[in-house]
Amino acid sequence: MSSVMKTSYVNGEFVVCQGTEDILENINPSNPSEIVDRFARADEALTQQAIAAAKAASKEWANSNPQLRADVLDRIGTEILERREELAKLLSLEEGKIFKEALGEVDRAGRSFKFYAQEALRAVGEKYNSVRDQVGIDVYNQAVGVVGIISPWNFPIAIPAWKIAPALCFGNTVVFKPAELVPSSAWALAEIISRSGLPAGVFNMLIGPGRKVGDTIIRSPDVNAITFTGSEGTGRQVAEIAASRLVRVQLEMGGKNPLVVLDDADLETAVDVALQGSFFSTGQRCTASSRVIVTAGIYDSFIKRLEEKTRSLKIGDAAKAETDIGPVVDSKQLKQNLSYVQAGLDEGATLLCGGEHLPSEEGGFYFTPAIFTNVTSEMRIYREEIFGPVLCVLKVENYEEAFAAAEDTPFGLSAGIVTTSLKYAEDFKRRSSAGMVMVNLATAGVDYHVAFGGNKGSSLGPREQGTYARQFFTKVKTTYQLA
Ligand code: UN1
Repeated sequence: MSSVMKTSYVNGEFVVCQGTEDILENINPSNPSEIVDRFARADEALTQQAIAAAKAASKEWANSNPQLRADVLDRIGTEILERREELAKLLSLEEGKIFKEALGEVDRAGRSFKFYAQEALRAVGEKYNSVRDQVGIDVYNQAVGVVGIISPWNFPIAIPAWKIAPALCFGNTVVFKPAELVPSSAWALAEIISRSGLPAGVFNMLIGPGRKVGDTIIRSPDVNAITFTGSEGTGRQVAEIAASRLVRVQLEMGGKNPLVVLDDADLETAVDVALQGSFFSTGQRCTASSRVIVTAGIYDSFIKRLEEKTRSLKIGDAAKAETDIGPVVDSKQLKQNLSYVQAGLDEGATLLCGGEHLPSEEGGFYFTPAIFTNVTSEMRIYREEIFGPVLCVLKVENYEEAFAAAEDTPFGLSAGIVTTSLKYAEDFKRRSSAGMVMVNLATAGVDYHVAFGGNKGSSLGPREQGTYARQFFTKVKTTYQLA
């Protein structure tokens, strides 16, 4: 553990910490007695200072040379990739993601910065002829201003990266609040950003609670756009406040993503895709598959093989090389998983395996991946997002029934199908109401350079990532000029 008390980053400086009483301890979920880092929490006043700094820096940054923006973003991406092992270790330690997955996440963060380094040079605009003689029209993008970024705990570096990089790329200034459960990766990222050549005030990071820091950001009249990833409940509050202030908002929230397995599927592919999507990253992804909908002909062999493979997964310390599934993020999430398992049993579903707290000497928050069968579509475990490795299996007769079941959810983030039939694959891609559709691939684990997002109760506002990020992080200007 580092003995240094870490602090927020405001107006180009890590804030000097003067005997603050409000201290945040970041613990290791594999070994909760281990403190990864200590932080001095920010309050409302410091948040106001950060917003004021971002506002003051905003005009100059919006008009900055795109080569400067490209160089800064590239430097950040390069350092993240150079320090990938060290950053992955830290991520694994604070979140409980196994090292291999943490490495993948760090790479994704570094590459997002490199992607937007290039994107900064692609200022796009359109020229039109007016319907009036001798008038020319230009349509182009401009920075929005100060962007408030609120990120969740399940991707401690990749989600901050894919929000911060496009915000800066398109000339916005940033006030960033990471989740309190995972401040260490965010702090490491801020430290890298602090040395990248940005003018003071362009990037600010506040470590502190949602009710103080997050709330101040969302309600500030000087914050021009808010991008949020997190729970549906908080997302709704963010949206309501943003609507009342008439500022743009981008929300990525929950999912209850279906994976359809048809009779003609390759069995090993189906089992691997289900396992990967449902249980890896401890099921703590909004893209996780938590409902597997299986047609009758393959049902028995699929369940048998899935159970075998699930039972063989190694649950344990995220830092150990042999571990497949690390701990859940904290004791609260562990309780939530266990209470959903109880709810499933109470409602009459059959628990095939797992669903238990796995005791360990260090007291890690270990939970064995659970498979429920005999599930009906009214059960809470089938309808609500659990955010843990809990899988419901629904048996259906044919593709049409499977499709209808897949669609029967208030969410619409990701959906998958395992089939060797081109006809069903094409039909599923076309008709699914999810924002992302996977064929013979897990519902979770997406690329960094293409649009990311969902429909219905999962998302609101323009897509994240890739060139699509421009829609949220810029506003459109139309100019008319007489020749
Ligand atoms: C992925 O599946 O690769 O919070 C990304 C989440 C999503 C990111 C998932 N916003 O789980």
